[in-house]
Amino acid sequence: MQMIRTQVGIIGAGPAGLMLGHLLDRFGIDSVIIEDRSRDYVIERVRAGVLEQATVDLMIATGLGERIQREGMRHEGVQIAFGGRRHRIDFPTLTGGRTITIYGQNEVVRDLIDARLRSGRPLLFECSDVSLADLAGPRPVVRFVRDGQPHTLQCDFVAGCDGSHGISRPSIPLDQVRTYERAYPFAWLGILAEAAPASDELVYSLHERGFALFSMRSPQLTRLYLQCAPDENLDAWTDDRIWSELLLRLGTDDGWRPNTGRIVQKSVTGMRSMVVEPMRWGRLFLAGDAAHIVPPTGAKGLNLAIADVAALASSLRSFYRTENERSLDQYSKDAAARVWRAQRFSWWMTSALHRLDADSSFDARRQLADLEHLVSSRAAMTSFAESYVGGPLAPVDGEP
Ligand code: RFL
Ligand code: PHB
Repeated sequence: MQMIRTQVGIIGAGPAGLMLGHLLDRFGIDSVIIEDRSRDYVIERVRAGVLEQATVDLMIATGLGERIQREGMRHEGVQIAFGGRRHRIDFPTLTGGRTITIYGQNEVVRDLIDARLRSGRPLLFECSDVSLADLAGPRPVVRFVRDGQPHTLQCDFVAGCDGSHGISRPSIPLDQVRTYERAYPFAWLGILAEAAPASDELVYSLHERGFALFSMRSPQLTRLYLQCAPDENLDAWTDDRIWSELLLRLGTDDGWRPNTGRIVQKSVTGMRSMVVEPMRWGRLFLAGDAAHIVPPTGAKGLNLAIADVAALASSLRSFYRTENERSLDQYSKDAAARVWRAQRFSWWMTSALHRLDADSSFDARRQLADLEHLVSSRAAMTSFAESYVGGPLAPVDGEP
């Protein structure tokens, strides 16, 4: 049995766990990151693409700016398509200069792993049988097996950053937290295609056959999604069928349509909303998808994960400086307030842009009126733009 001692045990090497480790390192706080998958698996997972201004600012301010400033695609607006027309929402004019950046989640993860390796602090991949104990007391423990050997990690705190299927959330007794949930009766079929993006900006489209989204990853790669059934069988979707559905739902009367190309990745993602409160039990803190899930329509999940750990790192730094627990108590309240703002926006975007089988002709017309209002009222566009580009994060600069 190997015994390790650290200040903060971090479960999960997704964006939340890796960014938390990175920020703590800058504050001179020791951590060990424990991940059950391999390094290649973690890097190659295709997921988010839209980074809020504050996420990008944080990366740059903490020494992770080199590649994102070179390769990230800065966008000053998004387009909303319905009734055969595209309407643009301009971010800088509506938000005092804020923008978003397209940079794949796997690139963020790659940059964070590189930074972790440079820091020399432990990042342990392929750990199995991870479990948590003594969370209510002052010395929580993480147990896991690596290379066939049992390990025990003794910590001051544990950060559960292990996503929606991790072990951290289920380690909290059911009567200590409240879970709020909502499932949606549809999913997204997503593809990555070797095709130059046909627009400089994302296009969110509501079509009578359902939602579709045009996005991108690089000047050579287009990322596209279309609304499908939650139990959709991917085998029933040939490449030709995917393209004809995407072109139908995204094409507009001015002749615009996405470029087509070889499909290099396909997947179906379910849609749900979930929040656990409080995001702390004893010495366990939850952050990122371990504490909340948003439907991807608002592009908020990764950004919320980063916002959580910026707040958590700042709370832990205050605790180690002052030995006062007040900052730790504040973490869940502040994080949950942001989470609920993002839940509201993600729910609204999802409802505004997806069709339900049960929708009546009234529902369909009301949905168009909602979008018409969005693109014709400066107040509505301002509210949308503020939510989409996101707010500021907890301060993480200054001397440790
Ligand atoms: P992650 O990324 O799921 O990482 C959790 C990590 O924990 C590991 N793990 C364990 N490790 C040790 N022991 C255990 N028992 C463990 N169990 C699990 C996992 O292997 C994993 O490495 O959670 P994190 O860090 O909270 O990050 C959250 C984001 O990944 C997620 O919110 C976003 O991907 C959501 N999302 C989007 N977010 C955005 O901000 N903008 C977007 O444009 C956007 N688009 C998307 C998305 C998610 C999507 N899918 C596939 C769900 C588009 C899609 C299609
Ligand atoms: C993506 O590029 O993967 C993407 C963009 C916007 C979203 C969700 C996902 O709302």
